[in-house]
Amino acid sequence: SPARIGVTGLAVMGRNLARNFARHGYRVAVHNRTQARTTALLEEFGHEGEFVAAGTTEEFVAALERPRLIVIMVKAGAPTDAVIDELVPLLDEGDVVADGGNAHFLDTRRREAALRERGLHFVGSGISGGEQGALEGPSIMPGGTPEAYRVLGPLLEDIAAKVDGKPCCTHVGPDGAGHFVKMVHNGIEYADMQLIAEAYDLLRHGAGLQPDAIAEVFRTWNAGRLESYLIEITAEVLARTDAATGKPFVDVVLDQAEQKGTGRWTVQSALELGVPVSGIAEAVFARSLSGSVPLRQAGRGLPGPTETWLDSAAADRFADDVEQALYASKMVAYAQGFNQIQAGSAEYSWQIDPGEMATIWRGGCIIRARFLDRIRAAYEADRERPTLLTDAHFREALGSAQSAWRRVVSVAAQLGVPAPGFATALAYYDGLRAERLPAALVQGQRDFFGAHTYRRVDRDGTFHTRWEVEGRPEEQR
Ligand code: NBP
Repeated sequence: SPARIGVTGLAVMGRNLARNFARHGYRVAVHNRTQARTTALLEEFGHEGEFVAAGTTEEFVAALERPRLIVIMVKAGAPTDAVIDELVPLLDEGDVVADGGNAHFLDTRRREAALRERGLHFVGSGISGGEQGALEGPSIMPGGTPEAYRVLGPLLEDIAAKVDGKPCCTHVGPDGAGHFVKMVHNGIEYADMQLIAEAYDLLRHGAGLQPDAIAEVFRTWNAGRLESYLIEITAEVLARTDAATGKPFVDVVLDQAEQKGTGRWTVQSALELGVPVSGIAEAVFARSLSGSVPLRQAGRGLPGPTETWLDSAAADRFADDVEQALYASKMVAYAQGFNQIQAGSAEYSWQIDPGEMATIWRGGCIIRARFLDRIRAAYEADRERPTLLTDAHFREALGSAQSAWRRVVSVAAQLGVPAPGFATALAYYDGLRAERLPAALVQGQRDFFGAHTYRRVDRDGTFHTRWEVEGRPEEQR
């Protein structure tokens, strides 16, 4: 009998996704460019459910029930186009092709438009949760048409993670909306990881705690409002001892963070949209700095502060301060990311419901956290809110965290421990709060050197000052 769904691309992600479908009782056609992967999947996991192994794209397509549901899980970029080009001539009107890779949302828009012309549905789906998520229940962010979601959505909801009985999968919006949201999700993930890393660095190089003690601090935090997958795994990483040397694992790892590019995409898109996502940007830049070997070699001897440790009384209190600073900075980073989702949604007419995004991120994905319930509630109360930070819960939490947050940023500056994530979050917060910003002076500078004009606080219109003549009234432009 025909297969209900097909997965092509059987590396770690595709293989586990196919197994997930099979474990949920779907008959799954499986295909991979190099057949060895298909054979290996059946040999190792064939007993988990009903698989139909296809050696060629033709066999794969022929194995599927109609309308055909196909999930592509290959390397993002040219490989995805290559697979689409092979599939499309073999498909029929109404068939649904989903791309579960980390595609750029603009590529997804292009592919969706091309397939729509041929009467096919293209569903760009962000999938988060890594290898384990793909197998046990990821968070899924599908875009595309509502008609496509009606056919494919129930299967995706079936295999997605569940929180309080609700699947971590929803129709995000048209064309590239799903991949856009997945991109911002990854950007937020970068910011969150950087903030956690800064918290560790401050506890280690400010308060003088050792990695195993810091692991304990993180475990305590994970029992509270910071409860999240990232805090949990951070404790595990810090508690790990390297088998070969007996040293803390974190001390034997080269301190150069790598990146695959979704953080960079998020910042590039934010620059285009004019949304300040400084938390994500600092996280991307921090990884870049860590990997800039000649630059860091050159910089190593630069003068630093003479005071380099907290005294022991201050060190004892410091962990609580850092917890507050972490929670506050995290709120800012998420608020910025959600603003980017709202801006992207407005720019591309996607009608994304931000509260729903917080809901489907509660399980399966890397940024899953207790805290997302707060974000969901904030958007349920007001979907169009300009920033999450003015929601009653956030406002109160920021109010009680702020003096600790300011102390932590000051300590970081005094001791010379880099904390770009904490610092930029605080600067953004103070920027939002400000009655007047020095942008007025920037406008004056721009008008002085370039006659770029300015607006006034007391009158409508656009003005230019004749700077060379003192006391002359400005000209209206
Ligand atoms: P990879 O990103 O490593 O891609 C390997 C797969 O792509 C193999 O099946 C390979 O076939 C296939 N492929 C390539 Br490469 N070029 C091809 C071509 N021209 N035609 C057909 N197939 C081709 O696999 P992955 O790590 O499983 O990730 C799959 C997707 O999921 C990626 O877009 C990734 O960004 C995304 N993703 C990954 C994770 C994760 O945790 N790894 C999480 C979330 C999303 P072959 O076997 O014949 O070489």
